[in-house]
Amino acid sequence: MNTAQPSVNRDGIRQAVEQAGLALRGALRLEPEEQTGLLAGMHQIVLVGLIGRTGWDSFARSPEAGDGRPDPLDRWSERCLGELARHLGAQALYPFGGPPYWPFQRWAQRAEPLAPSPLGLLIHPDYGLWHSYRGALAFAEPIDWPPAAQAPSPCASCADQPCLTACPVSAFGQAGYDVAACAGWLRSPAGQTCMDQGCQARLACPVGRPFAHRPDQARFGMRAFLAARD
Ligand code: B12
Ligand code: SF4
Ligand code: SF4
Repeated sequence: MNTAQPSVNRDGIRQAVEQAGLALRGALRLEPEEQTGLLAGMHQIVLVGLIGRTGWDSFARSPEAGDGRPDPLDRWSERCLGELARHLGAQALYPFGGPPYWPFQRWAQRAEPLAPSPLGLLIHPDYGLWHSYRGALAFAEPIDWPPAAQAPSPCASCADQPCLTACPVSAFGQAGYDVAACAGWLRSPAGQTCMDQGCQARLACPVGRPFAHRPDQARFGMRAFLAARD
């Protein structure tokens, strides 16, 4: 088991995460009943990820992004989070590599003012739907961290909910996200708009537009989504 070094504090963690070119996404204290398995003896989870271009640009410049091998974003994340964990005396955990999966969305809602959107993605009052996770750092020692800010979900005051009507195959409905309908559309010639610009449902959301993915980031995400379903 790793032990947090005495010098590790919130500012030190923020500095290390930002130096690695990633975004610090808040922290949460694990309840005693959550401290089992790989998390036995762990008290604090610090989340690390992407917000708009923050994190993405570092990945885009990385050797993994250009080496032509599979899963470049996940391999980059393992290298960066692995180095951060060694430096800070933490254990690195990843959102990929399952099932089973670590409950990143449940953790995220305890670390930042996030709420589920009708698309299933978590929405942030400032970044909208344009944020995600590349890993978590689990610390054995509790770290002094202010409680997550509180804010109402932007969806609560979104009368028109344009995200629910923008998908050309109505992939979002009462039954949740119809992954097969989405993937089928993306593989068809008509699906090239989504492939090139990104998910039209996500793009229809008015919140956090400055953080929206530009075409390079959108295309990468869509190709990775389809590749995982081949
Ligand atoms: C499996 C998975 C998928 C599957 C299935 C998703 C589905 N059927 O809804 C597929 C491959 C389809 C998928 C696609 C995408 N995913 Co995905 N996915 C995951 C993954 C790896 C595991 C989810 C899981 O099963 N967790 C296990 C449970 C126990 O964890 P949990 O946190 O407690 O689960 C909570 C949520 O999942 C939530 N929830 C689940 N389904 C739904 C549905 C609705 C309507 C609501 C309100 C809530 C909700 O409720 C759970 C309890 O709180 C997570 C990473 C992770 N480790 O969480 C990413 C993750 C959820 N995906 C993410 C993203 C960004 C996407 C994509 C947009 C990107 C892409 N290019 O692939 C697409 C599109 C999804 C969409 N439009 O909704 C992000 C979400 C970030 C955010 N802002 O919330 C995550 C967190 C990955 C990351 N690295 O950040 N995904
Ligand atoms: S369009 Fe409205 S309901 Fe849909 S995710 Fe954005 S704020 Fe929420
Ligand atoms: S990527 Fe396109 S087809 Fe898939 S859910 Fe989004 S809008 Fe619908």
